[in-house]
Amino acid sequence: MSDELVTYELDGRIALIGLNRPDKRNAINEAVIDALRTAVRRAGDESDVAVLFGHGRNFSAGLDLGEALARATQQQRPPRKGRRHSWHEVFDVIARGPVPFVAALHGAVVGGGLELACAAHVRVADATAFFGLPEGQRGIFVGGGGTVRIQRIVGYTVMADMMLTGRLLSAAEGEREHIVRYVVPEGQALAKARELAARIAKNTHETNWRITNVLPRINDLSHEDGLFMEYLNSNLQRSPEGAERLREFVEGRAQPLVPPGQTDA
Ligand code: 1HE
Repeated sequence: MSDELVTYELDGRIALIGLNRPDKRNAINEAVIDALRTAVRRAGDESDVAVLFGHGRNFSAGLDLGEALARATQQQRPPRKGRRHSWHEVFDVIARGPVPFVAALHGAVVGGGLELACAAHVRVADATAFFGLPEGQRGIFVGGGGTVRIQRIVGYTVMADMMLTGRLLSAAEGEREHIVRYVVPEGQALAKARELAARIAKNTHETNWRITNVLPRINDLSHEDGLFMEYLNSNLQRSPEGAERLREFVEGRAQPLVPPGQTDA
């Protein structure tokens, strides 16, 4: 296996980005963040959709606690790469960058690993996945955007319970709390994520970009401003590619919608 901290592969129009520190359960240190930044930017430049996964038996054990201890005891200085927290910067390129992300989750998806997963737009878990926010037990606080992203996904009640009690959620509980949209048998999360990515890649860039960039911003707005923003993005903006998709349907050339339980023709 590659000795890079984050692997990158382009499969057609799909970028595959793998956290690759399995001996440390894919714990995230500053070097991992740097490698992730490079991979995510590259995916934005050359793919239509990206899949994020973890090598080994876990997605990610979150913040590298060894590095955190070294910083807390002034053995190691924090990076001075800008005025923005590096995790926020990189996770925002995932959440609000040029391409949609699908996260394939298995094993531990905890702390900063859950924060990273929640920056993706669609999440798939296999049956081994478990979700937790053990920051309370570690004497620290979430710092990878979780207060905003995870709280918006699961709500205060669930997040406060996870943080205060350290309760771990199973894959099924994660689905119930909207952390994931799909639960698949053990070992199948990556295959399912790739299948979903291939579907997403068939949409127009324009629409995918609005789903990943406009929709979450509208969620942050008032009712009135949200409707105005929606108007700006629907009625006033129709790309030639979008018009072609409309023509395909009107002329009977579009792929039919497939109701649940039926298979693609
Ligand atoms: C680590 C880390 C880590 C494992 N930082 N080194 N995250 C946590 O509180 C989760 C901490 N990790 C665990 O609870 C467990 O490791 C797991 C449940 C994820 C996996 O258990 P297991 O039995 O498979 O592995 P292990 O034997 O505990 O760990 C294997 C090695 O990975 C071991 O190192 P080794 O050199 O002794 O082999 C561990 O020390 C190492 N390891 N997890 C550093 N997290 C931006 S704010 C976000 C705040 C947070 O993310 S808080 C949550 C932190």
